[in-house]
Amino acid sequence: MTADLFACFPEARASREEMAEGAVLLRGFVGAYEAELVTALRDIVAAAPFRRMFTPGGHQMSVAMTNCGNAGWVTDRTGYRYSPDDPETGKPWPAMPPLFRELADRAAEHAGFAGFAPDVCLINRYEPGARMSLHQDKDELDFRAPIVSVSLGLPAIFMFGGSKRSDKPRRFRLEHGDIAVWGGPSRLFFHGVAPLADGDHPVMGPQRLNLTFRKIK
Ligand code: MD3
Ligand code: FE
Repeated sequence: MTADLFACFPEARASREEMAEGAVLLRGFVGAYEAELVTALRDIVAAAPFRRMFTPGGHQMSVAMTNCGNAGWVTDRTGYRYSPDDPETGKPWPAMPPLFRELADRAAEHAGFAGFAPDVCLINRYEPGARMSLHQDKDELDFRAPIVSVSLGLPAIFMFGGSKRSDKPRRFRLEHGDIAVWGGPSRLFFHGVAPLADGDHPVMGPQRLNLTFRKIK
């Protein structure tokens, strides 16, 4: 009975922790979505494989990325942007599975952002040692929409700063199945991920995946 309840209402299981105004951590919110989420991810990665892109400064990122949805985040020597096509194939990114949309919408609503309609899902892959330096996400047009992030696989230390690069980051451990919603004032806060520690996750293997759902238009 309780298993059925959690399958239908991940809200019933998840805890809710406010990290900053508008930033809400829902530990375990993925719940019963896990199996279908992982299956759908396999199909996306088969059509649009992970790749380590180059920054405009000429550095190759340690995090490998792919996307699904109406557009995808890309970077190369010319800059950062959202592109409707995968530059590797020239074809549109794989469509966002309805299940992804549903999970992101439910998490956003639970965090107080009803009516979230993401059009992009950026998928990051961290292998041990991979990291993401402190940055802001500001390539989107409408900062009233939150970003929803889903963590899968090995745990990571998330660095959560403030509105200024010099604000001292606080650390949060993000684990398999956790969802975080970043909206309101925290939407433009600096953030990053510390180098991933070695490990082997029972479901995901020796890696961490992070899905970020974004409304870019
Ligand atoms: C806080 N990804 O893809 S997700 C990114 O774990 C990114 O892969 C990290 O930062 C990752 O841009 C962090 C959590 C996250 C995403 C967007 C945010 C936190 C955020 C935007 C504003 C504030
Ligand atoms: Fe970011």
